[in-house]
Amino acid sequence: MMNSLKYCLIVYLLLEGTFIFATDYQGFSAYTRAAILLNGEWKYMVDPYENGYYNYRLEPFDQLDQTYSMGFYGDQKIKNPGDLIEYDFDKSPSLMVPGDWNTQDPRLYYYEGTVWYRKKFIGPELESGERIYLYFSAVNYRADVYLNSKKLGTHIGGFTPFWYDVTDLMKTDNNSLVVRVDNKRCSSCVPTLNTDWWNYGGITREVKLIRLPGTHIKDFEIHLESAQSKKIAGKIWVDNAPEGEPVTVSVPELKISVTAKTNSKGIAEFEFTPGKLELWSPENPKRYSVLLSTQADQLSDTIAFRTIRTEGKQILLNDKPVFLRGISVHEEYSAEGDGRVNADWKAAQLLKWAKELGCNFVRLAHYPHNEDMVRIAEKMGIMVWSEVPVYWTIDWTNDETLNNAKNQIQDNILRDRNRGNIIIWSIANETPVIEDRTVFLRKLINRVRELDQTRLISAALEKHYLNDSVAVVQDPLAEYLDVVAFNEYVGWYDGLPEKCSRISWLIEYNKPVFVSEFGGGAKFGYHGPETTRWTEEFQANLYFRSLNMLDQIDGLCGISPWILCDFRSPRRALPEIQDGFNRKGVLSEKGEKKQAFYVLQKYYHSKK
Ligand code: GCB
Repeated sequence: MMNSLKYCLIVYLLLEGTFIFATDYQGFSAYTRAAILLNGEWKYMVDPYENGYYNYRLEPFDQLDQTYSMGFYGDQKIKNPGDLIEYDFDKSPSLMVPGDWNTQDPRLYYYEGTVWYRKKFIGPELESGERIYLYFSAVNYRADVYLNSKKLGTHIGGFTPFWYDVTDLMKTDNNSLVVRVDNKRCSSCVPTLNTDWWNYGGITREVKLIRLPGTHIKDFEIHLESAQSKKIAGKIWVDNAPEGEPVTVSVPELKISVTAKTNSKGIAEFEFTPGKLELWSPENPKRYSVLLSTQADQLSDTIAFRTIRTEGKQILLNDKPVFLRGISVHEEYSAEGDGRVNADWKAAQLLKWAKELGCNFVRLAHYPHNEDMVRIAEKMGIMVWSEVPVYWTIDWTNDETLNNAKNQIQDNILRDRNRGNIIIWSIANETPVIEDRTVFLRKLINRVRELDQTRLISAALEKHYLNDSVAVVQDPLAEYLDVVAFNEYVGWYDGLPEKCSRISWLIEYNKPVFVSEFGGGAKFGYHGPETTRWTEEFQANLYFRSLNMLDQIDGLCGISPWILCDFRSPRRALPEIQDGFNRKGVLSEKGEKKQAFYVLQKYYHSKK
């Protein structure tokens, strides 16, 4: 099945004329590597006029050697009393990394612009031939990175990792690592100007140094080809390997050990078929330790084997129909005034609440979440919808925007392609049904199919009305998706909850249907009649009626209501109710359960 699917895919994409069949894209499997963490206190300077980046003609200092001492990346100190240096990292305050700046310094709560970060560190003594990488797990939104005053590069996109080989620039004594972080929104950015979440700025995820032997395993990909044959296949990317370098893949628990050889590009392909294999599922989140080794290097990871595909209107996990009992989640934990998730226990807490609801699935909205989130979900038996911030009104005709979106989705896939619990890559949320949008998104779909043929593709579409009582999903994009997902707010943005009982649904695709959002706001602890908006009773009634309505949809294979917890949004100003929070959580931002939580929990119990 998987093979015929691949064949159809290749033919289809060749016909589309946009396709090169190549899964040779290489990332960096960094998560399980031993690392020197550069977390903790970093000095910072707020620079709203970008005085440390541009001169008075708005030319970047890092492109003008003669004014070098003025760019903040120079991390200069006054040496003589007459020196003109208008900044001083040493005398500046500190921010914690990983972390957003908004919740660490009250002056920066609403700040959108440039902040300069600096970390001093002692570089390790390298043995001959060793390489050392500087790895950023995520910086929102743009990062310009300098080590010892030399520019390493610029990275755009707030939720994906990037790295530099710093072997030749790093010193064994004091190093100065300076990062200019800029989170200004812009119309051609991804996401664009308009979103419904907080634009947390900063070095929001870990920074680390990873030291590796000269010839090292840089990345690998492993997947189960078919639930029936149990054939497992994959690739290993070895940097600086001569052709013919042996690489061994072993899975001790399965008594598997196979050796493959690198080709001229340093890629070793392997396959094996274990006699027995326990497949990963929410009921049995079995994972295996997989070890990769070359003469000089070893890398291990924990891998979940499963298959996911569709047949008609069903989603099949390991060839069996599955109903996705989901919830949408933002990467935010604001219980004690904090914001963007910056520790594994916060990720785990969000997922525990989802589990308590009875979920076997989370929609990680609206951007790639941190790696802990995905890995903890895998361990807990939670399937994942993984998304990129192609949201609402992207600049559909701008090539730079398209490349930016492609890069973000590619980096997300390369980071997470070995996570068996991810079953859906989502390419967009609530985009307009116009030709330019469809052209743009089809290019993203093609990129995803090039990178990964073992998962489903979807996007959160919108509903429309055929007449007063018939709601439809009609979007040309649906033809190219594996799962037809849509957001609907009947009873909240669209009439009152009683409207749910007057609507029927017509979704004429022979594909699984998924409701990626529905819901409404309530302030925890605010009680009153179910006709009063913002009360817990109103929200609970809306959930009750929505679930009854959605259950009637032919081909419904799951839902992910909006949303697990209340989350910060500058769009949500209503005093005493919202106070800067989107209140559609079934839990408050502090983890207090609203009545709707129990309505959803009961529904999920009935679906088990
Ligand atoms: C939506 C968006 C989501 C918003 C939500 C809302 O349709 O996809 O990002 O937060 O509605 O609360 O309005």
